[in-house]
This record gives sequence, structure tokens and C-alpha cells, in this order.
Amino acid sequence: MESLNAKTLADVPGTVRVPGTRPDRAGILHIGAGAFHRAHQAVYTDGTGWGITVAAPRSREVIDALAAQDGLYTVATLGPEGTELRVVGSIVDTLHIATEEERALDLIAADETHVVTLTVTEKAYRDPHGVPGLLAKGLARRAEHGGAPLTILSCDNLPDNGAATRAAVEPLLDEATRAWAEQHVTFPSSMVDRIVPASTRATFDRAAETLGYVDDAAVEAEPFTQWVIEDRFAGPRPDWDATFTDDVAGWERLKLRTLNGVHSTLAYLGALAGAETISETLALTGARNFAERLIADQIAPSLTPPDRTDPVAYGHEVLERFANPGIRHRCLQIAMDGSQKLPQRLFGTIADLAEAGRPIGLIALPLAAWIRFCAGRADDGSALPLDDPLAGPLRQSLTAAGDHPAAQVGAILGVRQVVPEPVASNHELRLAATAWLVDLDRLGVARTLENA
Ligand code: CS2
Repeated sequence: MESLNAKTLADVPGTVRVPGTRPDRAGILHIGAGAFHRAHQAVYTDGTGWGITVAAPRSREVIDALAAQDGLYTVATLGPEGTELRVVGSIVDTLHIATEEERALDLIAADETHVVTLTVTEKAYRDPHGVPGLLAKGLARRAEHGGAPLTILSCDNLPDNGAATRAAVEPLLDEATRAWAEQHVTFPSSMVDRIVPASTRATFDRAAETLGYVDDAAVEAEPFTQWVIEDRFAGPRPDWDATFTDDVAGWERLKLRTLNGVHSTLAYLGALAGAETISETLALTGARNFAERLIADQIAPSLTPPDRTDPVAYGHEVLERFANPGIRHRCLQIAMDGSQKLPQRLFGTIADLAEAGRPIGLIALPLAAWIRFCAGRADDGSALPLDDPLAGPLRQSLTAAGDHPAAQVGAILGVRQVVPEPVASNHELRLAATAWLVDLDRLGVARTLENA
């Protein structure tokens, strides 16, 4: 079978939506070639007249597939009424940072690049040698020639992701670049939302079957999509069909604590119970009920929701989205990098509840589930992988704690890079998480949820 590309595009079946006139140049440099970018920002950009150069920091797999297909690929939207396929045409070039750093720096420095967008995952913001270092070097080059204004737009699931990007880059700038950047570079925050599981063989097979052409860069996603962007661009930007606002923080917090918080909760519970996906986990007896109570009793009261949003109704919609049987979002994918995710997904909620003198009994269960997940055994005794940049310290602290739930909870709460004060020393949390961990050890997830 031939591949999807600029030539074969003319022959894809009429049921598949195809891009109109494609841009010939990229005004956007995007760093991070994961499925999420292809199903989110690249879709918003398709049809705006703007093009994207997609840069992959390390793995070449996706960008090689895109390059072989002239940047074209499909997004399958998996809705209750079936699947819709669309070819996206906004990616016009690719770049491999590990082997083409000079070109990456030139692109950051080029006046034709107006926006740099990022989906590099939470942990990348903590590695000065990685993406922050690259941005700093690129900005130095841009400053050197007194370059045009530039917007650096984070699309990662971090609170205040604009400020977080700035905080990662700014200390790496020399004085002259910093002075220039203050006048010419902005770091707006944005809240991004669409459930996009990692592509699998089934994704590629489905695309090929419908298209009649091979698509090795295909992605699949749920119908829902949202993008809330702080309107603070240094220069021109595409006319994305997004919500532009002065205040993204409320949206970020609502989404991180509700969608991502419950996602992580279900991911750890599901992984321990032997469920493969989030929708399977949600179908366990008691799981949905627990998630609803978690949202209504703990997450919603911890938030000041953005305008006219009811956090309980929002949470309800989130659970409907999680239940979509077409989306096979693996628990182990979401369970990855817990040390980087849980601060904004769980610990902020716990801190705010505790400060307001509210109970924290329910939200101690996801904490206990994560601790048991870190210990590495599922309920049936099988091994669970701990894919986390802090896997070493997490496992060591658990080994030192031995088999005692209270000691295990104390050990993990004591990992300072992960758990902030006052959460770490919250006595009520320790007791509640220990009680849940005892239940999980004795009964397993399924029965714990039934009794919860
Ligand atoms: C998920 C997110 O992998 C994860 O940790 O919670 O990728 C989630 O699917 C997205 O944020 C949804 O917008």
C-alpha cells in the first residue's frame, strides 16, 4: 500500500475531510512531536494559513513518518456515533533537535518564527540542559540581531505554564539577552484539553483501512477539545478557534484538579486492579461513585471556578468523556511520571482543603493508590513498572520503610522534591492514607472501591 502524501491526498475517499490550500512556510515552531500536539494545536492551526515546523527532541520516529508523508497525517475522532477521519495539513516541516541543533537555534532566532509552542511534558521544565537550554540559546541568537518579537506558548499540563516556562528559561539567559527578552518575548499561559491516547498498531490500521493509504503518523482522539489561551502575544498569531482571555489560571486549576486529578486517581487504581484502560477502571463497581464523590466533596470545594462554570457539572462531563469506550487510554500511560504530575493534580487540592479546615479523607485514597503503585505490585501480584524520573528515590524510600503502611506513607510524604509542606506534615492525611493503604493491601482495589 502506498503512503498518504501530497500526491496521494487527491485520492483519499470523499468521507475523509482534507485540508484546503496548505501554507508554504511555518510561522510556528512546535517542540514535542507527541500524539497530543497532532490532535490538538496542529488541528487548531489547520486552515488558519499558518504552518508548523514540528521539532522532536530525541526520538525520530514520528517526525520521520511525518516527513515521509509531506507532513500529512490523520486524526480519527472516536465519538459515540462512530469514527470520523480527517487529514491535517498544518505541519509543513520537521526537525530533529538531537542531530540538528543548529537548525533548531536558527529557527528560534528567525524573524519569520512568531510563535514557539511546547508540549514537552512536565519533567522537561526541570531540565536546564534540555528544552529550556535550547530556548535560551535560541533567544540569545535572536537578541543578537535585534530580532522580531516572539511568543513562547506552553501547552503542557502545568499550572501557570507560561510563568513556569519563563522561570525555566530566564535564569539561563545572559544579561543582554535578558534585557532584550523583557521587551520582546512573552510567555502566555494556556489550558489545553483533549484526550489523546498514545497511537497503537490499531490506530495505524484503522487509518490505513479508511484511507486506502498507509499513515504511520496517525493519531486518535475523543470528540471534545478545548484551548484557553492568555491573550498576551508579542507579535502576530494564528486566528485559532480557541478562547482568548486575560485569566487562564482558573481554567488551568479546574482542569488540572478535576480532569487530570481524577485521571491519575483512576490510573493508579486501575493499574493495581489489573484494568487496562480508564474506561475499564471506571466500570469497576464503586469506581464511578467514588470519582463523583471525590469531585463533589473534595475537588470542587477546593476551587474558585472560572466564570459561570459549575465544577461539579464540569466533573460530570469529564467522567462521561472518560467512559467513552472508543478511547483506549491505558492506565499505565497516565500513571507515568506521577512525581511530576501529582503536585498540581492532588497536592494543591489537599493543601487548599486543609487550609480551609475541610476533610481530606477521600482524596487520601489516590495518594495511597500511588504509594502502592510505586511499591510495584498489582493486586494479583504481578509487577508494575515505575516510569518516573524520581523512580530511584521513591523506591528507595519505600524499601527503607519495609512492609508497614504507616511507614510507607511517611516515607513517600517525606520525598521533598514531590510533596510540598504543609501537605507532607499533615497528620490527618497520614492517618487517612495509611487506612486506605491497609485496605488496598488487604482487600485489593476492587473490594476497597466496593466498600468506599
Ligand atoms: C493525562 C493527560 O496522561 C495524562 O497524564 O491525564 O494527558 C490528559 O489526557 C489530558 O490532559 C487531557 O486533556
